[in-house]
Amino acid sequence: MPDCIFCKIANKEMPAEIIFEDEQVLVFKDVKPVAPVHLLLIPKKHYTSLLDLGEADAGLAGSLQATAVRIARDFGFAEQGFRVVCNCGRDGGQLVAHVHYHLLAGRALKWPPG
Ligand code: DGP
Repeated sequence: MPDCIFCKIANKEMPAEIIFEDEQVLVFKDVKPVAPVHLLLIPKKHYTSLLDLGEADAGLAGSLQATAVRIARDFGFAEQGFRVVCNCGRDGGQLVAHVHYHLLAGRALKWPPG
């Protein structure tokens, strides 16, 4: 999508601190971190929100989740715990219209969210 900032990051047209990438998935640091570790996991292909990830995309959704777990292990915070969040739509607090998972760690996270 031409005006999508996460597509631009995925296409390397905009800078980001990239942590990991494979054919389908890109992981980079959130520009406004709310925890000591705050990463964003995105599919390189544009999907506006979680509503657009259907049955046919189950493999991609699984890859995103498996990538979060792999990074938690590789970065050494798997045992202390972490949170994976996908904000969807207005009430979900989604600001960027390219589906993304927040991976948060490094402090005790509160529940419920605000
Ligand atoms: P959400 O509210 O779930 O749509 O979160 C969007 C997140 O994206 C927010 O935590 C800030 C982050 N973000 C927005 N623009 C950029 C950017 O240009 N670069 C990076 N690295 N992160 C961004």
